[in-house]
Amino acid sequence: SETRRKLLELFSQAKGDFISGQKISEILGCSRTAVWKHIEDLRKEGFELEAVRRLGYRITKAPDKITANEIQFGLQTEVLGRHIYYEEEVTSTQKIAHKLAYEGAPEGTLVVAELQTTGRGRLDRTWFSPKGTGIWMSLILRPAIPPQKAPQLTLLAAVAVAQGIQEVTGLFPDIKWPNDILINGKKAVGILTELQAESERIHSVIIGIGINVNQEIEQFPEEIQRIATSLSLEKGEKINRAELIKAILLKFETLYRQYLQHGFLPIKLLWEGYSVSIGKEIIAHTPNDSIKGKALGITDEGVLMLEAADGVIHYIHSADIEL
Ligand code: BTX
Repeated sequence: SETRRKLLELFSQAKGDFISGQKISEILGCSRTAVWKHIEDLRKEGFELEAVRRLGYRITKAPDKITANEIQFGLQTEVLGRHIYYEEEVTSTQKIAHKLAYEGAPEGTLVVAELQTTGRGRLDRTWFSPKGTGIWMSLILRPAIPPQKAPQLTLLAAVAVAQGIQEVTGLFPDIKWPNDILINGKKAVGILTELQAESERIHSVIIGIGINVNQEIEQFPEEIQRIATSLSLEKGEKINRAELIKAILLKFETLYRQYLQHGFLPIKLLWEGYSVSIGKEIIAHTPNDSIKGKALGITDEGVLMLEAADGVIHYIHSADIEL
C-alpha cells in the first residue's frame, strides 16, 4: 500500500537511525496504534526491527527478497530493470527472456527468479541454481550492432558484474575470458549471451547472469565444490541480493551507454583491468581442439589472441580457458 511504501522510504532515508513513533505517525498521518500495526506487518514479512522506548524504531535487516518491488525500490537506472518479470520458480530465465523478447519486450526488461530447475550454461551445460541463495537473471537488450559484435556484450556484462560486486562487497573479482568471474580463483559468476538475429541484424541480445551469492559450500553439488564459490563464502557475511542487482544494473547501464556512443575500446580497457588470463600461459579448450600458448590479449572485437609455441597466433572466438 501507499502507507507501506512511505514507511519504507522513511526508514531508508533514516539510514539505520531510529525514528520515533510520534514522527512516523505525523508523517504518515495515522495513529500510533496504526504505526505499531505497520511495524508488526513488516516483521511478518521478514524485516528485523529494533524498538527502543523514547527512541522509536529502526530497521536492522531487510528481507533478502528479489521481487520487482525490492529491485525497483531505489533503483537508479533509466532503462535497465524498468520492466521486471519475477517468478519464484522457472525452468530457465533465459527461456522466458527469449519468449518475452520475441513478443516484443522493451530493451532493459529483466527476468529474475529465486530458483531455476534447468539453468543453462554454455554448450548445453548445466548451471546449478538453487533456491533463495543466488541471482539468476536475464537481461534483454536491443542494440543496433551487427551480430558478430555481440560477444563484446559478454565482456561488457562481465565488467558490469565485476564492478557491482566490488562496490557492494569490497571483494576484488577477476575475469577469466570470456565469461567467468572468479573470486580468489573460484567461479562465482557465469554469463551466457544469446541472440535473436537475422544475418545482418540483431533483434535482441539476451544476457544471462548467474551469481552465487549466499550459498554455503555444502550447498554446491560435490563435483563443483572445488571450483565454485559464493560471494558470502569469500566475504564471510551474507549479502543482500537486491542491492547487488541494483548496483549491477546501474554499472551495466553506464557501460552500455559508453559502448553505444564510443564503441568497445573503453570497455576493453576496463575489462583488461580485471583480466587474469592475459599475459599468462593458458590452454584454450574448444569443442574440437585444445591449444596451448600465451594469451596475448583480446582484439578490438573481443576475440582472444593466443600465441602457440610455434609462434602462430590463434584467434579464439569461444573456448574454455585452463589457467
Ligand atoms: P559455463 O558453460 O561457462 O559454465 C557451466 C559449468 O560451470 C558447469 O559445467 C559446471 O562445471 C559449472 N557450474 C555449474 N553451476 C555452477 C555454479 N552455480 N557455480 C559455479 N560453477 C557452476 C556459464 O556457463 C554461464 C552460466 C549462465 C547462468 C545464467 S543464470 C540466469 C540465466 N538463465 C540460465 O539458464 N542461464 C543463465
